[in-house]
Amino acid sequence: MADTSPFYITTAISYPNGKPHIGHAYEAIAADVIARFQRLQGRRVRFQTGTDEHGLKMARKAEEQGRTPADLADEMSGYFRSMCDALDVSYDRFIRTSEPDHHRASQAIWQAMEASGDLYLDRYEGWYSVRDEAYYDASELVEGEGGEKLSPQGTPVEWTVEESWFFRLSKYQDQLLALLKTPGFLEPASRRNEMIAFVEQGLRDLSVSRTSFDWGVKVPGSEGHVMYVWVDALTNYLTGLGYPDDMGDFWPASLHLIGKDIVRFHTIYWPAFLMSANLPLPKHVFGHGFLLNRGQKESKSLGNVTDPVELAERFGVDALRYFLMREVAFGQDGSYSPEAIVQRANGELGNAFGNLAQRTLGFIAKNLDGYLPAIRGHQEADTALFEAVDQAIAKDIPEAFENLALQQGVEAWLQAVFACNAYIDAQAPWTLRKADPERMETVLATLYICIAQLAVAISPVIPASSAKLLDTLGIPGDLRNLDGIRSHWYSPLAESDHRIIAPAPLFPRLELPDEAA
Ligand code: ME8
Repeated sequence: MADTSPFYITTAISYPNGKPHIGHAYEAIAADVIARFQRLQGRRVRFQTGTDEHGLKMARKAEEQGRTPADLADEMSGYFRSMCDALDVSYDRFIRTSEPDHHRASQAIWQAMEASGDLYLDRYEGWYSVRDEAYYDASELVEGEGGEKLSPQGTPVEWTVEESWFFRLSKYQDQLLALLKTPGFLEPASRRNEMIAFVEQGLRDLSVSRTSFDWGVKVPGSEGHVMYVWVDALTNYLTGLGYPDDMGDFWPASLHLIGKDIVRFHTIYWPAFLMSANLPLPKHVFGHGFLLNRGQKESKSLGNVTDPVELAERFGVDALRYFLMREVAFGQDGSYSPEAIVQRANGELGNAFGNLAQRTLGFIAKNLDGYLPAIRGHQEADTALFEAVDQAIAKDIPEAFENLALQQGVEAWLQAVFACNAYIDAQAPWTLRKADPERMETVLATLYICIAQLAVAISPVIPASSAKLLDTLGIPGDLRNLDGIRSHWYSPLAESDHRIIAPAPLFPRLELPDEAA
């Protein structure tokens, strides 16, 4: 029986203080691959992404540009949303934290924390990094090259003195420690050890409101205070499900997918807020690695900032998606370059998979007038190929994707594609046309079935190309899932009036960009 249980996946919500960069695209695509894979498995999926619009960072950027924060957020949030659309990211909701339902949800969780006796007024005196929107203890700071104080992330910090609401984070120390030690809650394991060490050294209460600016969610019943931006930002995961009204069965979230720099917020602050508000905790938090441009961090001063939408326009959405999942072990840092994208796309999508489909379908169109070949008895080589492909689509690929070993999943798919290529070379259907037309038909039918199965299995990664190929193959919508494409659909389809017409290349050959040539 297919597992139809709910699966709620979220990305971090991005600061729209500028346009999206490749790191944002990477996270959105990875989340989309996971969401699409779960749908393919038959799960009921809800997928949320969006923009995190409050806080000092947004307020200061707007001030620099002589505009209101709302105006800056409106413009930039639009770029994030259109990036998701351009990259085929299949979100159910794109949330903006400036939306009224989000203010309502944030005030509700605040009141729930207050009702638990976890909020009190005091004076905050300490270090704050606007870039990280984070408070740091003096002991965490590092020294910059000029002797200045920097956050552990290397960003500037400023001394802040303010009247502020505090959250009793210290009260949750033991529960948080137990949570962090729960297998499967936080992955990869390297991030877990870091968080455990942070909690073990003792948690201080957290300043959760600001009075020096007003760009945020108003603290209920406390004139002049807006919520610390992370309090409202994290609450977005509830807003999207209708909190404080009935959230249906998608909460607790199945997976918060975030980058490694914001693990502390998601595995310490967020669970503590939820414990205080008496809400269930997310099941799984995964902190992915950072994507670097030829090994370097992108920055405006280095002039190496890449617009992910331009990258997709240049190389193709699916080539970019495939590259990002294939190139980097999920969880670790990785690097990209135009050359590397072109090489993977041409070699693996174009030569290995695209050509396999092109050769097989072209041959059917030309020599069988497009009629699907009949299966006329199997030989050992055919059975061996079916077994190899089935092992990939029924076991290796789903297991890897389920465990978020996305790169391994793609590798398992590619191995099965290679097996098909070895089969077509060994069976050489073009030599059978005159010598043994019946055997030729069986070979082509075998390939046809394997190609359809592999197209379905890789559809989370390259959705548009897979759909195009499955259209050419004539695979009906209800078979475009892992169970469907493993069932006995071929004979009825072969007996239908579906015809293969001369297929267009799925992955046109990419050229290396001039500047790199
Ligand atoms: O952190 N490679 O927003 P953000 C991969 N608003 N991922 C990267 C990256 C890179 N080079 N750079 C950033 C925020 N990211 C908060 C989140 S959630 C309630 C609030 C990831 O725009 C980063 O780790 O700075 C984060 O997961 C996401 O992009 C948004 O980063």
